[in-house]
Amino acid sequence: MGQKSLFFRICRVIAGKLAGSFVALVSFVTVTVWAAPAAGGDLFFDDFEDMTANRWHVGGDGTVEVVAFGEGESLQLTKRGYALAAVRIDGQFAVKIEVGMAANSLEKADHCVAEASADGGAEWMDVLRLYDSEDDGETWHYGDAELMLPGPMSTLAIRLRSEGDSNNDYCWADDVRVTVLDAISP
Ligand SMILES: [Ca+2]
Ligand SMILES: [Ca+2]
Ligand SMILES: [Ca+2]
Repeated sequence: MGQKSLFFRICRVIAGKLAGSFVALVSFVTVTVWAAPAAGGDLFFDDFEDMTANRWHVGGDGTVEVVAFGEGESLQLTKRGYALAAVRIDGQFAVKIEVGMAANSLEKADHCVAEASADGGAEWMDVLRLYDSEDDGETWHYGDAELMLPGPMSTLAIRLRSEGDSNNDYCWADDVRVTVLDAISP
């Protein structure tokens, strides 16, 4: 893999639409820069088995923490908590984002959302969205989405969030993976 092995923190402003209200998230995001990743390779993977969310910036009106849930550790988000990760990629790539989520106690407009942005958060695409009735507190649901990163230097942002209204709206996320579908040399 062509990882440059350098981790650094950048300050950036990610603006996103969150349930109709425009919010600006000023965040310090830990970013990995990848140079010329190979097709089929992982650009990002987190199964939270290290019991940390240290690759994510977490915030929002709710709790976000790694907990034992399901087969192992997962990221639990409540109410309106979110977790944001970013990967910077040198080149033009089609990527696939995959995630698993489970939910408990969703009602009406509550959702669990995994989404991705190729343009710094101006537009978000759903990778997975769970609704009331998909919230038995144990069943995992899986989603994926494909995005084109335009290059020459693109930032892929991944956001997990609980779009609920009370402390007992639970979302869990696990096995967040980004793979390169097609590498287009700059
Ligand atoms: Ca896990
Ligand atoms: Ca429900
Ligand atoms: Ca609720």
